[in-house]
Amino acid sequence: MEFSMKDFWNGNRRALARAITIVEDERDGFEDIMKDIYHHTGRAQVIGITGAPGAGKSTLSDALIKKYRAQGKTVGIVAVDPTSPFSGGAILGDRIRMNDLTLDKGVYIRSMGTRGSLGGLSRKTADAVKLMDAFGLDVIFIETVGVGQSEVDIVKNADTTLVVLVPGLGDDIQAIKAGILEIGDVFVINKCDRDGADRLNVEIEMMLDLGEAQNWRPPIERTIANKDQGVDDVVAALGDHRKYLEESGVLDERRRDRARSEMLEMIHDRISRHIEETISKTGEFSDYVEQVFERKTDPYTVVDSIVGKIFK
Ligand SMILES: Nc1nc2c(ncn2[C@@H]2O[C@H](COP(=O)(O)OP(=O)(O)O)[C@@H](O)[C@H]2O)c(=O)[nH]1
Ligand SMILES: [Mg+2]
Repeated sequence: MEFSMKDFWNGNRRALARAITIVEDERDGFEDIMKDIYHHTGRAQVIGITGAPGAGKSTLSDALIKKYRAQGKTVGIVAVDPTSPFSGGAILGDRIRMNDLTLDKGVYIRSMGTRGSLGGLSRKTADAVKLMDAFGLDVIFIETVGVGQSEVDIVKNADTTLVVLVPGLGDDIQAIKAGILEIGDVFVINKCDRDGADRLNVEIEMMLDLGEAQNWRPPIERTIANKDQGVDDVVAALGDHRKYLEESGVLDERRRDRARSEMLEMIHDRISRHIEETISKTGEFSDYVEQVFERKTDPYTVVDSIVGKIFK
């Protein structure tokens, strides 16, 4: 698989695909790619979409994408399925099935599965977003299959999080469980062609009232995504939130926090790998294990000695 940064900077979509794969698989040179592109990130509007399976996330994001395309913006989607070890999987099948967008050169769709650890998936998603951002895509969606904790961690890579709920499904309870009410910047009640939207609306309002008062009160929009109803209002709400983030300084705050936790995580990873390679695989370590096992010494003394050597 050949890859050149030149193709990437020239806007070659295949080069973007390859860059994401190299980074996703942590192949040789992946860090060099990230180093090259980092300075060119931070431009895109990054929107996370979460909600129960079947809530209409894919339908809604497609409808939203069409609106952004009509404004002349280019769009990226990272569709993340933490339940699947395959990039691709059901979520991509979904997209190919329903998508006229796959033919649009202004839309780039990528799906990601676990293929490794869950913790890693959130960072790989963040890296894929950065690659799309540096590539020049204007709006980037992070779409998850469900509402579990790993999904919540994944959408935290977005600047604005959209939570999609459906009337009459007891979604309210699910949302509270997974803590998605706290991360929602914009709420969408989709499938408003069904009964129960008013009730759900009241429930969300009540939940929001219980939370701490914030400068941003998450708006609740109503849509029928497959009929393109209410979608313009969602675009407007997303725009309002973006403006709020910029003007209040919250965007910088969030990005600074994210840079901090990203760096700490990378440092943790590096040190863990070092420990793997230089300590736990050595014969010396096995000897220590044996000595502790036979109670000739104790783990506290051994750890003091090993850690003391690392930080000498
Ligand atoms: N009645 C109704 N069906 C919808 C609406 N939005 C999406 N759907 C349908 O709900 C199903 C699940 O939608 P999908 O976008 O795949 O949900 P996801 O799992 O959250 O991505 C599909 O059959 C959609 O056509 C809506 O507003 N009303
Ligand atoms: Mg979907």
